[in-house]
Parts: sequence; structure tokens; C-alpha cells
Amino acid sequence: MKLETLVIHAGQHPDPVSGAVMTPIVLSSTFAQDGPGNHKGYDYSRSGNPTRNTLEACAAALEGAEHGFAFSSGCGATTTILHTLRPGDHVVCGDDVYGGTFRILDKVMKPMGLAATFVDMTDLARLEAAFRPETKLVWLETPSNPMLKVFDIEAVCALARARNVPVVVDNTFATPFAQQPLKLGATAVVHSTTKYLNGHSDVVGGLVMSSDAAFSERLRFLQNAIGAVPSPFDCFLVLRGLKTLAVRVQRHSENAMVLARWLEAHPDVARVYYPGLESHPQHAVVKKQMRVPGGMISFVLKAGGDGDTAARSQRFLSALKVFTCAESLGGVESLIELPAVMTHASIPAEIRAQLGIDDGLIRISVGIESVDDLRDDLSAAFETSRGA
Ligand code: P1T
Repeated sequence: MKLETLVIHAGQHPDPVSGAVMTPIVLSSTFAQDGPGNHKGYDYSRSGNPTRNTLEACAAALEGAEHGFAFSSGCGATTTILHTLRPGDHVVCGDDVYGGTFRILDKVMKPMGLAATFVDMTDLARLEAAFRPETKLVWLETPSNPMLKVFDIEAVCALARARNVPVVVDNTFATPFAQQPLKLGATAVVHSTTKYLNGHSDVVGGLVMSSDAAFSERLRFLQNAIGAVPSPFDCFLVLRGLKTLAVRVQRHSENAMVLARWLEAHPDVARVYYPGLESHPQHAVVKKQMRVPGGMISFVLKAGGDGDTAARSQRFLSALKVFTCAESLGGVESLIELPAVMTHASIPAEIRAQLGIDDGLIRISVGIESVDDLRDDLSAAFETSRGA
């Protein structure tokens, strides 16, 4: 079945007891056993829960995976995956990732003996050079957060496979509607369901999908052992949000395309990063691997009359009325933020500078409102933030 159908039906069926069409929220933390060890498939809700299992089955289908694993947050999913590694192991990570992912590698896993090298994988020679004998994982986001770099998943996976190294793709920005990394050779996909999969900015959650038997068995063990699992209520909300994923992402992407073209022509904008633009450096890869370019845009605002970029960015973000200045992305409402100060503040300033995450870099999560209202809102804020 197609993704448009799977988001609504995969893993779901009317409740055999009541006929309820929507998945019941089973809040019970424990399950009765007829005798010790003799239960109906559930013994304790950290280990397994009917609502969570339904979400995991649906999520697996969306990425074309055998197995799905739900977590309490995207960071919880990331941390649990990294626990498949051992002290002394090495991770090759894309150079542009969510600040929290960088922080887990740098501040949590490094002190525990895990090394990481951050590489711009748009240059495959650099990726090849980064492999070491002890490299045990390749990690990437594509499109990346916040520079919207696009990595060629198939090419990266081919290089990793030749060295027997698994690849994890954070598919949060793209969603399985736009691309399915497992079909391109990835070992596992990770999502912050906080974003597009839930789509309504009212859940913090994570998911991992994989068809690799050994990886999945280890992850199932770690999911239960570490315990970063979501509540059944949050699982229900993500299941509900998922039903509209296809229509939402289509509209997010259409709105973003209109705004990206408009921003690119705007005199107050120095540069636009959007995978759907012909000017995007990896546009050919986008056309090859993505069904739609998605709803995320980053752009560089020119300084105001006083030459102070940081002050203008502050004025610009404060002047907006439809866009909300907030972290996160992927909800139906449009959000805007300054990565250097907000989502990527945990990345050291010199690395941010190398990547281009400076005071003028603005990231927008384009919502599904009327694109005319979004454009008018940005237009008015450009005017009022210009300064003397
Ligand atoms: O916030 P959490 O659910 O723990 O997910 C972490 C995460 C993982 N991967 C990507 C690509 C992400 O963007 C995030 C979270 N990102 C934001 C909160 C943000 O505004 O970029």
C-alpha cells in the first residue's frame, strides 16, 4: 500500500472487544498474569504497551521497516542507539546536525569513551577519509539542521557498507513521505516525532525503524533496559497526527517552495538555503532522493541601516505576527528561530561560524497556513526591522 494509506491504517484495526475504530489508550502500567510468566503478551508497560506497539507497527510500515521502536524524545532515541556502541568505538557524523545531537555525542558519549568526527558528507572523499578501523557507525541528517545540506544517502551507505559500518539517518526534516532511507541502504532511521510525524506541537517523542535483525534485537533490549519510553497517551497523539502526514507534508512543501522563491528575490535577503531551489548546491541529489523538498527554509538576513546583523535579526523575529518565534518545527503552525541563539547554542561558536550558523541565519518551519498571509507577515517584518 501507498504511504497515504499506511499513515491511516498500518498496524491498526478496530478494537476486537468494542469495535472502537481509533486505537485505545491503554494507560495500565502492568498486566495481569494467569500465573507467573503466563501472560497475554504484555507484562509491564516499559517493556511493551498495546498503544505503543500500534504506533511502532505503523511507524515501521511508513519507513518500509520490519521493526519500529518508540522513545520518549528524539534525543532519547539517539542516546539509546548510541548505547549499541562501546568505549573506544568511533562515529562518523554529518557536520550539520541538531544542536542536541551534537551535545549528546560531545558532552555525554565522549566522556564515556566514544569518539566522533564531524564531516561534510556532501564531499564523499572527506567521508572516506574519516573512516577509521574503529569506526562503528555513520550518522547523518538530510536535509540537515539548520543548513539544509543534502547528503546522498545511497552513496554514503555504499561507502559504509564496503567497510561493514551501519548507517543511521535522522529523517526528521524529510519525513517518510519525502524519502525512505532504508530503501537507499540505511541500517536504521531515527525521527523526532515531536516534529512532522506528530505535526501538532503537542508531543515530545522519538522513533527508530530498522529491518536489520541484529540491530533491532539490541535496540529492543536497550529500549527496555534504558527505559526512555513514551507514555501511551503520547503514542496515541502521534498515531492521530500521523493520519494527516501525507497531506500536511505536501502542503508544507508547497508553501515553502513559494516562500523560498520569494525570499531568494528579496533585497533584504543575502542567501536562501532550501532543497527545492535550483540554487541549492545539492539540488541534483534532492531530485534523485526526495519526493518533495520539505517545509524547512534557512536564510541569511542582511544587516539593517546600523550595520548590526544581530540587532536586526532580533527586530525581525519580534516583528512577526503569524510566525511564532520558537524552537522546534514540523507543526501545522509556522515557526521562526535564530539557530545561533536558540536550537544550536550548544554548538561551540567556532564550529557554528565554520558552518555558517551566525547571527544573521534565520530558520523557518513553514506551516500550512495561507501562504499569502505568511508572505505578508515576512514582508512587513522586513520593512519594520530595516532600521535607520
Ligand atoms: O527534541 P527531541 O524530540 O528530543 O528531538 C531531537 C531532534 C533530533 N533530530 C532532529 C533533526 C531534530 O531537529 C531534533 C530536535 N530539534 C529541535 C528541537 C529544533 O528546533 O531543531
